[in-house]
Amino acid sequence: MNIDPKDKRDIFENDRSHFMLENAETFLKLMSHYECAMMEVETKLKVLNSEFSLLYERNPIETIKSRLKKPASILEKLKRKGFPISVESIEENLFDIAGIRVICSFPEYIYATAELLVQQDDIHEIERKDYISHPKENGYRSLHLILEVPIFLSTGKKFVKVEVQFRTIAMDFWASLDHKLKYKKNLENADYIAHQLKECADIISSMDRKMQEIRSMIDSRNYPPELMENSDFDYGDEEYDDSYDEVSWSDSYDFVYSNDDGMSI
Ligand code: 0O2
Repeated sequence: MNIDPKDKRDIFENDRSHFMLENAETFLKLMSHYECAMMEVETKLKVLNSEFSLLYERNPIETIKSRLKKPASILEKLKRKGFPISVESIEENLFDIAGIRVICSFPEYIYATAELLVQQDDIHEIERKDYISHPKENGYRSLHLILEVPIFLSTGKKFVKVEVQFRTIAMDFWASLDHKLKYKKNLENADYIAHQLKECADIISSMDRKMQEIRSMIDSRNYPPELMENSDFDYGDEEYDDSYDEVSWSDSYDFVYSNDDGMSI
């Protein structure tokens, strides 16, 4: 059966207002639990980042963004996936109501930070989707974790699910553009654009690898022989001034705090 888009919108709007009126209190309570869980995970990430900063003079995390899924998106997802429309169903079936996006400089920092987070004994790892080692067909890359974290309420301890997406700066750049383009309806040459985007994703991925190699090279001072022979620069230890590294790392430390649609830019 074909439903006119306008009718579809009306049905959805009616459902939404009905659902909101009937469930406002429990819905808002649940949302506040997700917000608390998101704060818990953000704090854990900030602690890891600042500990790294002290120990190794660098921050594995460039930026943290967080967002709560909007009521309209929650209802749309419940409907799309065929789940019941109820507050209980949100909790049982949707794992990305609280979302945190962690942007790292290099792919290896993604895995290091993710492992340090999931190793913490109050965190349960529920699900892991590694779209970095197994990118989506369109080229999308990120590491997605569904975690369960405890929040402590006046009524006791409750475990709440939070989705954490880890990406490099380059992967995030690609995903933001891809996301924007998806909202442009009736694109001409959609196949061609998809192909171009896939090519960009591959270029970005090899750039990430290259940048990581450069970082390892700088860290270990282990330069390839051809570089040593041909270079005009002297990479000898005495000449190397590492104070610049320190400044640039601490300068790049920058958190972006929650806003309503921080993840949907
Ligand atoms: P938002 O506002 O970013 O959260 P789903 O698509 O949610 O039905 P699943 O299996 O739950 O299916 O999702 P998956 O594949 O683990 O990842 C969903 C989220 O990852 C998306 O959330 C995006 O944030 C991101 N994502 C996944 N694939 C792509 C992609 O191809 N391009 C971009 N730009 N982002 C992607 P939402 O809910 O779409 O939106």
